[in-house]
Amino acid sequence: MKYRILSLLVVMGLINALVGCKKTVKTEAAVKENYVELHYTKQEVDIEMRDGAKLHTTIYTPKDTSKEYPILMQRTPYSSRPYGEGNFRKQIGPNVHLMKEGNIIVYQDVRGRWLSEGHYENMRAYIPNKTSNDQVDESSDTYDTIEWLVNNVENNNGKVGVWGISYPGFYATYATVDAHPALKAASPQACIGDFFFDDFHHNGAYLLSYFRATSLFGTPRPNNDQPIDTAWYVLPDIQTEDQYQFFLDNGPLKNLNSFFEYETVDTPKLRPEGVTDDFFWNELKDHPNYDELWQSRGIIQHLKNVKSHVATMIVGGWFDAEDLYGPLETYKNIEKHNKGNYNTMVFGPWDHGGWARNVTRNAVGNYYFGDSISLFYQKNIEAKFFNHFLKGEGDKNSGLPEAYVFDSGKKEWSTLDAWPPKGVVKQTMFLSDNQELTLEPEKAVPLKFISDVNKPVPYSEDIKSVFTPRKYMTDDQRFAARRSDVLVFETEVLEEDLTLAGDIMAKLKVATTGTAADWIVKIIDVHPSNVETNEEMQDHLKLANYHLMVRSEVLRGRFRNSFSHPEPFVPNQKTAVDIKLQDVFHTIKKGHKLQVQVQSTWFPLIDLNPQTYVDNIFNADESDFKTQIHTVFTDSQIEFSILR
Ligand code: PG9
Repeated sequence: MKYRILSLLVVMGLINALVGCKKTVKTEAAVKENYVELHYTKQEVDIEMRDGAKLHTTIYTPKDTSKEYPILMQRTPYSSRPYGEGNFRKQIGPNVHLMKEGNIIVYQDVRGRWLSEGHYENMRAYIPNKTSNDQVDESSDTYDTIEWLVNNVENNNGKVGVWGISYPGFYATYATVDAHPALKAASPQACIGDFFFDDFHHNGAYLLSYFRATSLFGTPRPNNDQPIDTAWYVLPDIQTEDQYQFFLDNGPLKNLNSFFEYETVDTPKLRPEGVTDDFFWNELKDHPNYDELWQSRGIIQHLKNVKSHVATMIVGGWFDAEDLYGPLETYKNIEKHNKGNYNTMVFGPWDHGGWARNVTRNAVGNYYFGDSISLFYQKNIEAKFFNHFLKGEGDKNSGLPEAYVFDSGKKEWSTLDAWPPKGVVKQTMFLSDNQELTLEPEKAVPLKFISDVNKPVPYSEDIKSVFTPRKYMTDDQRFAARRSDVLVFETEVLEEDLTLAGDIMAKLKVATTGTAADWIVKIIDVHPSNVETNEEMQDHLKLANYHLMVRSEVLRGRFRNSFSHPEPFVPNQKTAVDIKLQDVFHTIKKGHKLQVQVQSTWFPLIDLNPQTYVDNIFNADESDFKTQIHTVFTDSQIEFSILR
């Protein structure tokens, strides 16, 4: 059977993995298993929204009623469970310090998820200038929820904060739009900004590695009276760890449709009234371009009028494979459009949600960055932010900087008064035909490689069947550098530190014998051959000559001029393809080398481009997939943001 019906517990495990709750270790952040039950009471209420839908809300209130507390809320599609009398979370709130200090902590199932009524919509579109109570979205649901909480929860001090990681981070961003006056602090973290640039797509390429996660947001809940403890989600079980071979053997994307047909979905599920196309897979495959469906659901566009009573702290991880566009664009757009607001950012050497983990050793995949970086953040940054704006603690401006950013090369924090940092200059480097990165342009020479659809470049050396891809973000890229279909360009050994701080723009000049191609650029910190391998690296990995991937990005070539209006390549015609790589803060240290890799497949992180133009790759046939010869010209250039 293609599906393994997953019990709630297994789904919980997946979701925990999603937001990164790893095994905790004995640290000051460790608490007794039943801390919450000993120090908090729990109530569950169904709060009525303006259109009558009731949203299931769990409220944890400190047992110490001698003082008032602010409300800290997370709205989530991942469930506000555990449900029922006497069932408590092991830890509540953004971090253990805020839990121990005492706050009213609220979790809410968003509309249409778990025990909340209504119909779920992925990244529900915001409705501006609402004129009636049946016009509802996540902004109005948050407003109505806060209104009810501040007027009905005992011992609250009238101030509300919201926080969330990933999808909950999206709802935290949404709370700042038409915000309730009691909302004083919002911390969207790894917050989804737009599903065409976060998670499921990168610049038009579909994240095939998200295949299993696809049904998490598309399988509609059974009808309302379905007891929640029965199976709801079905995750496609590809029955192998070897995702590379599975998807290569599977062939065109349309061969995956069978995983998402109601006839094969054997959950006790009724399609909600009036809902016809509710598998997220259908939305993905029927909307390959950045059309109204995706555009209407992006939240970044609605951050032009965030009220100044809402302080915002946007948090992200430099090595977050899932949501990097979202937090960076959320911070930058609030900063750009709301000049007087308190708006700050915190970016550290973390993967998705790494900052929330109670771990002393901070590493991403194979690469170790240091000890207690996330614990430092929780105590000295996150707790300070909420305590200042919700309890009035700390000096007049929270004492936190505009940008609390970790240099992943130097492995140290910096506190800056702007991001990107003031003093950043653009430094262009050119690809040369002897595989160098040079500061001076050279004669344009064509560098050719065979892009073989039967042997695409793997995105990692140890590809497993993941829920979402993560560890590859810091993988050693030597395996790729040694392939003939990966072009490699690198500097000499650096004689002084080179600090990359901000975005990177790859301005490629390319050609193909075909009419379609993807272009992938990777920025790599090549470690010296004599560097001592620290004890933190896994045994089989030596740091000597480690090719640390610092940043990577793909652009599906059809979208080079517009994400909404794709166009084919003209065979063998030299064509400009510009790829923006998300911000980094990384010093390539003296003795290291800066390397750039360029390739055209990245499998199965992203789906395979047929390399012949078809209107919709989700409908491509086997015969459309053709090996081509691609060319990168050496008047291609990479524009770095350098902090002198
Ligand atoms: N943004 C993450 C995600 C969304 C959808 C599917 C899989 C992952 C997250 O919410 O963790």
